[in-house]
Amino acid sequence: MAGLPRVLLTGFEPFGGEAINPALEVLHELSGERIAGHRVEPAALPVCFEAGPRALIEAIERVNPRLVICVGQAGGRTRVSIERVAINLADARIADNAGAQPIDHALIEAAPVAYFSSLPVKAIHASLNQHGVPAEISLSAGTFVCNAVFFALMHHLAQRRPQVRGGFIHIPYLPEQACRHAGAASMALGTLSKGLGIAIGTALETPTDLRIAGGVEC
Ligand code: PCA
Repeated sequence: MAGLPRVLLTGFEPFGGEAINPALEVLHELSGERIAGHRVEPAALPVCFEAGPRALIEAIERVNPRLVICVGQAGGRTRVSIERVAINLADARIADNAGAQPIDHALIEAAPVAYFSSLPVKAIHASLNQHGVPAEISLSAGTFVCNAVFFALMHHLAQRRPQVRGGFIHIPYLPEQACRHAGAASMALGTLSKGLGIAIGTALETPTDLRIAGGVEC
């Protein structure tokens, strides 16, 4: 399988008092898997505004992937959330794992205000729900480290590797985490791993996103 083209799949270390991060657990499940003729290469990222994006860029340069999907925990969300927009803003409610807590900073000076995901978000959404994995399209990846990594990903690809597609998917707590958070939703590891596998396969096999009505009214 050494010669197969690669997909880079990233997850994060635990943060915010959690002992595990579902994204890292999914990474372990899918590491080395072959999906649609591609091999899944994992990279674990620190939950740090500085080191997280840096580790992502290093992984991209090392792996030379055709597709990059970054995954993070969104505790409290009820569904697999396919993120659509990365914004150029750091505004941390809690300190990151290095103790940094930027407030109202641009992530990258002189970069655009926002980037869209280049994943086929509508196709992934449809495919997940068809296969029994509850999913939604999200218009905000927040303003913490996940958004910072997502923004760094899209800026790097736009500047250096415009032919590579990339995006971000947030996932709910695992059941063992939700036990400690009354009222919080959770999703089993098997369902999350199946969902991420479907997302990777759909992204690889859908060159142009589906034109399905979606969005939200306010
Ligand atoms: N979730 C956090 C950072 C790391 C993670 O898994 C976030 O949503 O920003």
